[in-house]
Amino acid sequence: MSLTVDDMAAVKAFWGKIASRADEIGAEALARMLVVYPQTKTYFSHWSDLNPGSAQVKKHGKTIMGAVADAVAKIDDLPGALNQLSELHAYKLRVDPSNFKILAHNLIVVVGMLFPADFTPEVHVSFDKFLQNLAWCLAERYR
Ligand code: HNI
Repeated sequence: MSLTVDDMAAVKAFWGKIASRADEIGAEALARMLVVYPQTKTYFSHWSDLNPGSAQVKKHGKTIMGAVADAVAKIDDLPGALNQLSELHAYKLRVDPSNFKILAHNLIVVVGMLFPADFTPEVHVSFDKFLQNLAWCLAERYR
């Protein structure tokens, strides 16, 4: 489902409220993905510590959110914004794209937890659509 002009505005406005805590959001969402969906741990078996709060989880949470921030900035052209990352995940990292939806789900849970007042149902819809589109674009280079 494509993003409407109103969705894009809602995502940008919400991002404006949460961006200063992006690193924390990323670390918490990544940590939860690894705990709650342990099949995702296989991709990070080269790390020494996959536990919540580990330096590697924190660092990679920040890395992920850097890409999400870039996608928010380029929300008019998500396929273009995510083209390189899609290629990396498809050909080098070989991440099964079903996992993108799992991380998206964890990001939704965490922003709902950390920003209960701002995460209204209307914002929830638009942010969910944005993450689903992001996940779809990340999977684009698999075919
Ligand atoms: Ni993902 C590396 C962004 C989902 C497994 N990932 C990256 C990098 C970015 C990134 C940015 C660093 C790229 C570089 O080095 O140039 N990943 C994202 C985003 C999402 C996502 C925006 C979805 C919202 N990645 C996932 C998922 C998995 C995943 C769901 C597996 C379950 N990613 C990886 C792995 C690496 C990675 C593995 C390499 C990590 C490392 O440090 O070795």
